[in-house]
Amino acid sequence: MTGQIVLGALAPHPPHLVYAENPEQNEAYAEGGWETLRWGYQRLARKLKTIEYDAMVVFTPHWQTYIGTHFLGLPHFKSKSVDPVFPNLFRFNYDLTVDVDLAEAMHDAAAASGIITKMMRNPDFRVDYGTIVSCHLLNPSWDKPIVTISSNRNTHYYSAEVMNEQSAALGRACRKAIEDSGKKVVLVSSHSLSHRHFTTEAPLPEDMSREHIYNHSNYVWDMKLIEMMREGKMKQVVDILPEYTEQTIAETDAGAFTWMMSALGFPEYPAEIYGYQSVIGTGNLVASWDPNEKTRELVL
Ligand code: 2X7
Ligand code: FE2
Repeated sequence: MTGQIVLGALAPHPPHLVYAENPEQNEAYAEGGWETLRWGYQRLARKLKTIEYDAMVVFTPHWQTYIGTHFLGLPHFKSKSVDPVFPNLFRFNYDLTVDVDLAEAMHDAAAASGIITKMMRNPDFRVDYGTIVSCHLLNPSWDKPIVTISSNRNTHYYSAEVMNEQSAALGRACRKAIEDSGKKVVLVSSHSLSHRHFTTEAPLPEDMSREHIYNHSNYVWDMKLIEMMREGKMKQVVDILPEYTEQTIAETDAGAFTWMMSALGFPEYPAEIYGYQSVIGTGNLVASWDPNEKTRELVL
């Protein structure tokens, strides 16, 4: 049977969100915070429980590779992930499984289309916090294998336009690999939207009286993008991403969003919007694209 992408999720990864949930894997303790995003994530996680899928494929900005795109390539990774900027919030003991067959299939399809690729086979490799935060919040039971795809830093080495082209090509290759695999796959684009953040932290990080968007311009840009997502204009969104990325220092610089939209065939149907909130000044949206008309919902 032909494989398929059963859902695409925009899943932001500020470590604050896991910190605020107090899962047993994390060493820090919080009094809550960022509920608008966390409740949105909880609703999306409930939807995911109703969808049949074999693996979650996550593209993360925090595994940065300068020569090519890399894929996790061992069946099991177990260690502690510490956020380098927020070690006070995130020291997470992870124990995860990888769908290596699917990772290799995507690696091979990308290589066949001319993209430089590599499998990560180092057993001591530390999985980045972007992968862990997004996967934990979408599936706290960790009962599905994942694949992580690295962010090849085209935006910084070349330009945001080159990144858009390269990650769209990667999306097409991954889609083909998924179809040929016969598997049902959830795609995860792990990042914030606007991404200027404050350089000092409140004494109590979860003090919500201190949380707000960095500036109005970033807010207006984020809202424009969300409006276009609601209208199903995903090709147009991807076309303006280089400008958006530059104006708001957006985390779309990593290529994840273009990759996911390209793999989904640039949806013309409305996105499901689950919540928008700032985290230390950055703009964050939880959203999904459900190709199945029968289960697609108007959430917010
Ligand atoms: O990686 C992040 C992020 N993208 C946004 C906000 C705060 C921390 O980490
Ligand atoms: Fe990030």
